[in-house]
Amino acid sequence: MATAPSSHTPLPQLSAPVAQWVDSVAALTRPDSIHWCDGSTAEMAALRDLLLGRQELQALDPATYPDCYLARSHPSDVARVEHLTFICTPEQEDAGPNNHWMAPAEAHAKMDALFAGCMQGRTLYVVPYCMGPIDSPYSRCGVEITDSAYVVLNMGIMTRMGRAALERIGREGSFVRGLHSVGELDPNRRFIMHFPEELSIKSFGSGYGGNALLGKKCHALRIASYQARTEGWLAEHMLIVGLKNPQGETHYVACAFPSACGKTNLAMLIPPDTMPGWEVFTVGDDIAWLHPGPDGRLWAINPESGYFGVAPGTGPKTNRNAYDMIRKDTLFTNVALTADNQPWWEGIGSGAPAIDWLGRPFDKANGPAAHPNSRFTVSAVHNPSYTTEAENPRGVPISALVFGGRRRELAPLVYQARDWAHGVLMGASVASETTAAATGAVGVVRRDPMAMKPFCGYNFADYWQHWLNVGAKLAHPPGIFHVNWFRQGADGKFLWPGFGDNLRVLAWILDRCAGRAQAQDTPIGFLPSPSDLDTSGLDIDAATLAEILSVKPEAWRQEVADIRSYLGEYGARTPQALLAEVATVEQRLG
Ligand code: OXD
Ligand code: MN
Repeated sequence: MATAPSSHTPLPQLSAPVAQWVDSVAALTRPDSIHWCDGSTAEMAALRDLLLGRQELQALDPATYPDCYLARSHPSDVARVEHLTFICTPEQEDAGPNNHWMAPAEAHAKMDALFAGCMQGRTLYVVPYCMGPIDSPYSRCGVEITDSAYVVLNMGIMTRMGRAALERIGREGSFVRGLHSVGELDPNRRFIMHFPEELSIKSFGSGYGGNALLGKKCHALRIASYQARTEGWLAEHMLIVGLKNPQGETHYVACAFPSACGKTNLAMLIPPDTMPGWEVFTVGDDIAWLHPGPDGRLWAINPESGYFGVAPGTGPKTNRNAYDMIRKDTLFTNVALTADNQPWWEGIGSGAPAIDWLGRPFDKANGPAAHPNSRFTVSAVHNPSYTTEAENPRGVPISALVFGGRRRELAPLVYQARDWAHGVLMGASVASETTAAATGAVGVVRRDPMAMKPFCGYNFADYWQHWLNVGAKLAHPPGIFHVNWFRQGADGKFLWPGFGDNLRVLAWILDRCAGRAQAQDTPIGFLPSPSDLDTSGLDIDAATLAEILSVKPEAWRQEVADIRSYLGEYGARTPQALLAEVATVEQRLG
């Protein structure tokens, strides 16, 4: 019988396949030294000191921000690069129109040429990690090889990183291989390649989070979505939040919104004063792995153990929990600084910038002080609304799935799908204005099915079919809803207050799931009447509420025509069941 490895076993001996892979990568990249990460506190402190010594990290004011640090990225390397991100499957059709594609042999050749000798003069870090609680059957492990100590520090916060992960890999034998080098940070030599069939990733030329922390978007969404399809589960761009009502019942909701549309805020929401007795627990703010359970319900784990959140807009009024949680042990990237060395960003609500994100004296003529996609990396346990359910190996049962986008017009505040298949259409139809989380124009409406446009590791048509298949396995599927917090009036002002008041909408959603709330049956789904929502103490006039809870048939006929044409881009692979749902909505709209 195999015995559990002792904690004194040298790391490379815990997994021969990892050691062999490290040897082959070292032969290609030729580092000066190899460091196997054990994930210990002492190791993290030593890496921080190394970066402080190289002035790649700066300590912030220890009195107000103890153990907090600032990193500045290369100015050309501040966001995910969707145009340089590829899915490399043997058949282009399997990557689908939703992905950039390259043939695996060509992609390997291109990347290996970039990696050849790239770590000379550098240390190669071996970063074993586990996505999900270390003892959960739903978790999956990976190893990232990187030449960036900044990446190691971030992976140490965002994942269960180190010896325990490597021990699990040793027992299981399989792991996702992620090879990363910052290269020369040259945008012309920057690629993020995924090989889903090989469970591997190669990322070169960027040190930015989503491109470089390979456990996050690359593994936990692109590779995992592919793996999930073959194994019968779903890897989704969703927060997971627990809501305890005044009667003491807790329900969990998973919500998919595109990047920088408020997932972190919703995951840590603070109930408005007029809703006493409600409590909110954060399980995750970005990614959910959803499994059909033996009881016919859908169960969720958060594969991450920290938050890589957008700093701008985080303030005591918008997200008090996040604001408090990033006062210690936090790594900031590309924020501005006050004169007394505290971090600063637009929306923080106090202080003034003295130094901008590029390290220059602040001058408003140069634009925002903090980069709009500046970030904080912090452990989930520092969140005041953290729940130990995030460590539950079984996950949490999901009562409702919620899709949403950032749309000035059209989409009502909330509506409910008639059933699972209609819900899949609702998810497939998500559209949203683009944000600063990715390079490119901001504010352009694009289809972002299930908020997975940048993250689905295979053809969307097959993915929608997979969603339909998963639903068929659920005897007690969660209700599916769509929300839009971002409706604007003609004057450009938001019509719904958002933030904590979004709990009013979630409360209606949970009451619908429990069969307790009323709704009107409309062509696009079930909508609350204004009187069905708890608006006590809310400063919103009747006309505005009616406006955001209405369906305009003419505008919706155009929207549905647009959805039909979007689904048509996926040709014969688009599931017939989804097209049948489109036909039903068309018929209901008349
Ligand atoms: C993120 C993103 O960083 O979606 O979570 O870009
Ligand atoms: Mn995200």
